[in-house]
Amino acid sequence: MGTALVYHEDMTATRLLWDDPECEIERPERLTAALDRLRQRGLEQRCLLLSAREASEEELGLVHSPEYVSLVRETQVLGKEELQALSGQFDAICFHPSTFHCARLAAGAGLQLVDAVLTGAVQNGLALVRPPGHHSQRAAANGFCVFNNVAIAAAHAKQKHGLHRILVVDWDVHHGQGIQYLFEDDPSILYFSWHRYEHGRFWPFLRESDADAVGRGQGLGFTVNLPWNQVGMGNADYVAAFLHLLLPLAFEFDPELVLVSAGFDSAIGDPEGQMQATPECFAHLTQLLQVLAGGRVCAVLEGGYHLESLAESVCMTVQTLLGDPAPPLSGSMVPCQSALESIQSARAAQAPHWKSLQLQEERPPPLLPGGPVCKGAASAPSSLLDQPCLCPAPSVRTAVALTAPDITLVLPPDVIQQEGSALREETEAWARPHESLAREEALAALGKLLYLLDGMLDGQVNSGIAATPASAAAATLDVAIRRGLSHGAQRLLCVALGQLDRPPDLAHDGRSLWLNIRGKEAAALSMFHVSTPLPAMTGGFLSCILGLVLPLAYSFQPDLVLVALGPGHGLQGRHAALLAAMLRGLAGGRVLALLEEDSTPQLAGILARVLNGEAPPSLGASSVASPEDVRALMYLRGQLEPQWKMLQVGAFTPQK
Ligand code: Q9C
Ligand code: ZN
Repeated sequence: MGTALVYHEDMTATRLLWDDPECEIERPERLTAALDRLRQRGLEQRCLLLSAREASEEELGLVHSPEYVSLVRETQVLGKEELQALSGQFDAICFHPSTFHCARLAAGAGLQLVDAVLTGAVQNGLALVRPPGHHSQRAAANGFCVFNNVAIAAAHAKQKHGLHRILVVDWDVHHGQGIQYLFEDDPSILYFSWHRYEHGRFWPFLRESDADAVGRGQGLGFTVNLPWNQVGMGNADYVAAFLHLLLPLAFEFDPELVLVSAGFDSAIGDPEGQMQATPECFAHLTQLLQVLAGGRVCAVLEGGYHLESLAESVCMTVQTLLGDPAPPLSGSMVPCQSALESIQSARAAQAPHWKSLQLQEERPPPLLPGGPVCKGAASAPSSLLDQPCLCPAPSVRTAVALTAPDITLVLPPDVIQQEGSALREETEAWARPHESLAREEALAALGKLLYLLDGMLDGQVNSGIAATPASAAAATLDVAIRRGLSHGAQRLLCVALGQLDRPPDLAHDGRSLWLNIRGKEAAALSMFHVSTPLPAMTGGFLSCILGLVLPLAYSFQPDLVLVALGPGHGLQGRHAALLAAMLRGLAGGRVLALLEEDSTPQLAGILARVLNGEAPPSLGASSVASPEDVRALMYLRGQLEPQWKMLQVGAFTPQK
């Protein structure tokens, strides 16, 4: 379906005409640096390029007052002194004669992107714009922002496309108070922002940036603020915020469109943010958002002032929008105490308004000592930024290795139907210990699976699907695990659904993490051997994925993921697709799905497309997790939290 890149060179025109240390970071080179890097990486060439148009005054009027639009229009003819005087009436604003034109292009770019996505011309996209938008208000410019590009896009999506639910994710490091003010009583727009806050001591110094600002009137619960009270937040903190706060609410909200206020001043090296998240983190954030709204994600540039970090982070975002798997996250995946406190206080503030948080908030998990204290801000170590990508992209993104390829299986042209099989003797040698693999069909299926797995371990294929007769599922999975571990995988995550037992003589050496979703009881036999009941759909399934599977997986940091749908797995296609789409964030997307041979071609097809980077179908309004499901989750969390730190949803905030 494709990815749009919306841009216009004219947006490099606006620049600082006088000395102002506050405004000088918002420079034209921000756009050229990002675009040059996209070109260098061959990413621009893969996008549908759209030349930004100017937003009309009527469109600006969707969120701004006519008087304010006139005021900005009139700056076109002002001289330098007058521009400087007018700029002084606003906070962190420096007008230029080209500001009106640029700001109309920036707003227009957002509109074009939304139109392209909502008419189905593309699946998603990024608008590279200046000036940014999220601080701008109905009648005020603020924080380098003149017109509120994302707010205008959201209002337009409602008005012109008739949307009812839009999620706005503001991952810029500053609070987009402009967006908050414009929609604080509007339940059709769920606004999420994390931001450097430092208990109110960071710009824009607003009380209403804190977690207890949750919207008003009809919009109660539709403003979600996550204030960071320390600098130095990193990959683990950002991913934890998504898994434990944003995504539960987002799934419950069930948006029709996701708009991203994509500021990259929240990335490592940025002088404003002083955070530590690496560029790859934005690939993960993007991928996590792509499971919503049928993958309709429109990102619009906001801040980002470290040119190297900005360019790299933009590439990560675009690459992920294009469907490439996210590179593995570097660094320890342990959220810091301050981040956990912030997440917990935001969850507590939102709990009255969201069912997905209520049951879980009844018994807040105990504070576990040992989370690291965030270090101060680090300057960007060049080692983190210089490496383009550790592993060369595999030539095949997804391969399907089915024994009896179904002619009704419709696959995208770039998904390969694998012909090859492992050598006969080799396959037999691997099969020998297992009686269930003696049959010819099982052997043939195993040969195909081994061939596929080798392709993945050699780096030729990124992900794949294989099938096996139901009677041989457990044995085939056992061979796949051993083969993976002996042929290059350092840490292997196995997510097994249905009647599949952990291979009894699999070593307990910490190199494999076995997670079985089935049966009646939740049990952690060791930190590497976890069972949880198959939750009731859909709410229970979501909280199992967000609250257990992904936190375990992100903590473990596997380099190979096996997901097996065994006998009695009970998953509907869209649930299996969601699980596969989210597991794709691990191991650089090196995910092998193992199905039963008599699975429907629909199931094989949807999994192949999702592993290949397509968005999973949206789940629709989700039911709430049952009390039993929540109990199982809380129990396992209590057992496993000390070892797998991404499971922590928060820490007790000391009572004041
Ligand atoms: N050192 C955007 O990122 N100056 N705007 C703050 C604190 C204003 C940021 C000074 C920063 C505005 C879109
Ligand atoms: Zn910012």
